[in-house]
Amino acid sequence: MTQGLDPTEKIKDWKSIRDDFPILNKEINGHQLVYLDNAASSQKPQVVIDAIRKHYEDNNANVHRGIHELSNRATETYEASRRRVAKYLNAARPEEVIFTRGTTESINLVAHSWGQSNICAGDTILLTEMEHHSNLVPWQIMAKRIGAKLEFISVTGDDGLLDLTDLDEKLDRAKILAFTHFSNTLGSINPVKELCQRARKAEVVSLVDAAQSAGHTTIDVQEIDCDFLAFSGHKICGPTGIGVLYGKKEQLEEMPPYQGGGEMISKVEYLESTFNVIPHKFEAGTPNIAGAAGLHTAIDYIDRIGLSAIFKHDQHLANQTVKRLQEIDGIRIFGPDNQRSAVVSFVLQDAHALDLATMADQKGIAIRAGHHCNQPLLTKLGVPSTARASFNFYNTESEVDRFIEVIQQVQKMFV
Ligand code: 7TS
Repeated sequence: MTQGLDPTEKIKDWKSIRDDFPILNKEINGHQLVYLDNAASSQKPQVVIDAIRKHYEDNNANVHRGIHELSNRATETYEASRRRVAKYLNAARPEEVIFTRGTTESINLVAHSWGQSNICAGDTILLTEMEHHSNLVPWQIMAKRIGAKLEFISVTGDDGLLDLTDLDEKLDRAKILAFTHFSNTLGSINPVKELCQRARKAEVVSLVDAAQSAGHTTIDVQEIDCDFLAFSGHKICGPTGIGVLYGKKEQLEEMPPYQGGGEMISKVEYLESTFNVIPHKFEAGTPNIAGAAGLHTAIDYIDRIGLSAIFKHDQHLANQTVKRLQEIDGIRIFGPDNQRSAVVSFVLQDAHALDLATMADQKGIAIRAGHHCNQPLLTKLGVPSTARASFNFYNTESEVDRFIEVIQQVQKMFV
């Protein structure tokens, strides 16, 4: 067990890590669970579950308003989590960390608030063809309301790379570049620092969707020099319902509030109000305090394992999976040959992706089949859906073996 470890001590024994996750020892459909749907959501270690319970058992009250002890404790829990996230991302200051419900809400916040005050009719919003619907639909809604245009950096094809040949011309026309760091469907790892730096040079604001990267590689927002970055707690071993928007202080201070209500004001009169300072200006209403406690513990936990070790482990399992799948006749694998993240998407000739996922489920193996909220991308690639295995640090080589066995069985049935 990892509880009680020195925070600087790194975990080396991958197998013992599994004991930290109660769900991984469960049986599903009569088989030991093999959880390969980590791109959708990660599992939770006992320490995170305990942190949430402890908050409700010992410290529960509302934040920023009481003078009583429990309210002070709740406020300290919440603000300590903010400081921890700031450290995790290497943000210059905790006020640059806004708590949201997740990546989706973080991007909506920027599209509405920053968009409303910075995008005019005729302006261009630059995205890539591999964006999750969460980093596409908010911009579509905003563009339609304002009369702005969307433009896209192309994906080269099945290899899932971005075609950057005409990036500078596209940046010349753009107000904001919003792109995913790691693709949730292709497993591509986009050159985040290069993209943000080229955007900055062109005086274009950058937003990084780090939903798939935040728990899988080190993120340093000062080094990347992005204006905004979003991620979800539940994908990094934290609870659902809490996520983060990082924003540069200069941007956040200029932006109007996203939602109105308690906490986000400094003075209210019947006809108008003045607003609180950042980050509170963007956190209307009672926040997810227990979620913040869980996220804090999740980040401590992940940092103890070490993000560079996690990244290597992910790549090892993903590469091993690709290699084994390539030996199966009729397989088409999406994503780059080199530098793949923890995601492997594929189709098997004649077998529907849903059949693959259903057969896998009958053996206790959780994978995802569908469009993965990447409908336009899959349309471009000419497939309605893919099967997707996505890994985390608690997955093992023998789980890859069990997964491959199922695909081999399906292949015999269909091809
Ligand atoms: N951006 C990316 C790149 C994602 O992969 C996801 C969720 C989101 C945004 C939205 O995150 P949320 O926490 O706000 O929902 N991706 C997936 C997936 O691949 N399968 O299920 C959810």
